[in-house]
Amino acid sequence: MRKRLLITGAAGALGRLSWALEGRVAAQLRLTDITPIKDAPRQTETVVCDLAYEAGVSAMVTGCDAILHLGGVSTEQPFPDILQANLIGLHNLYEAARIEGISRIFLASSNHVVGYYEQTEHLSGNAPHKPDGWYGISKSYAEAVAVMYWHKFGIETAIVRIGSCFPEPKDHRMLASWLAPEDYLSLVDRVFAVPRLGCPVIWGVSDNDNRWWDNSAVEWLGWRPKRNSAEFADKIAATVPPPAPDHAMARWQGGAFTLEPVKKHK
Ligand code: NAI
Ligand code: 15L
Repeated sequence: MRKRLLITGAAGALGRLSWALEGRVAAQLRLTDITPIKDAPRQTETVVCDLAYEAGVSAMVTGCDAILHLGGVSTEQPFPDILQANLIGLHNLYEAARIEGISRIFLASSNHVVGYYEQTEHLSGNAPHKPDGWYGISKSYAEAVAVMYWHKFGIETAIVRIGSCFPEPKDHRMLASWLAPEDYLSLVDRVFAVPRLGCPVIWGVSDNDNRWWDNSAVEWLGWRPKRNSAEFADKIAATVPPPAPDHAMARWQGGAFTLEPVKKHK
């Protein structure tokens, strides 16, 4: 078990799910977010910090031995916001990790690095990136940073391209991209349990019948997702009208993100 796991983005949806990892992945958690966390368990450390603030990031990494990096802009937003949180923030985090001697990081990447593949295509982790916006590009950058820190400094990162992690799939596309919350948690368990990790690309997707992404290259990780979106197929068919076959939601793996304009601050 790790001594102290830093969880960035700990006030967000996956961050809150991850509070359950105290005593499971690490003896102690340190939860951090730009949004104050007021309802954490009493014994859990919390730090309010903007990832773009270098000195603050350095301080919050001190004393940790592993990082679950979930923090940052998680949807398509104006570039200046993405620049601060996802590019400068990522730089600050990896530099702090290197200086602190952190050995292993779980990086929450996204399916939006491959958003412009057709839903008829099946991808391994080696497929060239086809990001569907500035958010997807920021995740491509994050993956490149992780690869560089592995080769140059030996920091191991699980590059996890999360599909759609929600309690249940919300539409037809998510029947392919869904990652069940408990499968997400069991993936975090495996990433921090295996003796050697390296820097693999892992598709964060449940055992869905019609998934697009192939994890056979990382079978050695021993992660076996248990849920299958098929259990929701009838409910989606009955409640969500199917998109027209030529609509982005039916065509591109990135779905609605491919329709997002380049957003500007007003
Ligand atoms: P979320 O948006 O609920 O949580 C992100 C957290 O990061 C928020 O609490 C926010 O306050 C914090 N944050 C934003 N800017 C920050 C900054 N400058 N400094 C410090 N903290 C900052 O997102 P969610 O759904 O929990 O996702 C977690 C991670 O997983 C994100 O990196 C997201 O891109 C990635 N991901 C999530 C997917 C999903 O289906 N939930 C799918 C693919 C990727
Ligand atoms: C993501 O990267 C987002 O963070 C999440 O909110 C979902 O929209 C997800 O992708 C998705 O593609 O469904």
